[in-house]
Amino acid sequence: MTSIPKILGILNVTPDSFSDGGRLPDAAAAIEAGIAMHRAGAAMVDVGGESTRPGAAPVPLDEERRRVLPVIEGLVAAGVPVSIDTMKAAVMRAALAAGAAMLNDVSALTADPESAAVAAAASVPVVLMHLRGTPATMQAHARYADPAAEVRAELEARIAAAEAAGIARARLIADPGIGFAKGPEHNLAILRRLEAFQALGLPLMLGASRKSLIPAIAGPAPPDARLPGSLALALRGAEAGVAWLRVHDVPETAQALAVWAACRP
Ligand code: HH2
Repeated sequence: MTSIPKILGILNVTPDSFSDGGRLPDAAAAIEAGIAMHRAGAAMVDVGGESTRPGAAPVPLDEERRRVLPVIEGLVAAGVPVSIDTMKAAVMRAALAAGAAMLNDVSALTADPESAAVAAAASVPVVLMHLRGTPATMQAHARYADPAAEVRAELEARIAAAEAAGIARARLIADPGIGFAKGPEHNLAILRRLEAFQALGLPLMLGASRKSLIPAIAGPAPPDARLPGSLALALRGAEAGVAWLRVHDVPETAQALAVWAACRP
């Protein structure tokens, strides 16, 4: 029987994230929000200090560190497992030193030439997400003949590169990168064939929460009105056997997963 996916709660300490940017005024509020997510069922909380939405401006290293480190320290002190969502090796290094228990890199260790070495020297799980180009340029690369097959092949190449850099396969998690270098039709093609990504032989992560795929399918809705679509996508991920769901709405997703799991044949 497929197991229940673990929840990775999204904690963006950014002024400009697409759905929750600017919501948390300071580190104390962010820590409180992360603790609440953990209590509500998030196995881990994903702290990010740089928005990756299409066209987002890069954040200088010092500023990104300044945003995420106090939050990671506070959550770790409170016993909350933390993942760091960054493309910068120096932020990974500082987050690991502060007690981060997972690395989540939307560039799959390609954005910073030192990231693979930092990940190799660590002992924590590493999420390799599919994207083409950079968040600033990625939508220009959204051209596919067979999105699911191409994304899977490109993830395979990133997995091989990570292993070649000395990161044990047992530490890797693969993520198709919904919304990254993909239009709505590409995202849908991937979601319809999500089971095929199991052939990668790694635990999978799905991050579809509140993404623009939802209004593209179901009609206009601002990010904070996309909970129903987000839950539908979470259950699609659960059905396909993903190991992790990266979500904004933790208690709601935990409830949906519990009910889904109890009703499975
Ligand atoms: N999506 C976002 C950021 N990080 N990491 C993984 N592994 N998978 C994802 O799908 C993913 C991710 C984008 O969402 P969000 O953090 O809500 O927004 P922003 O990047 O604007 O902060």
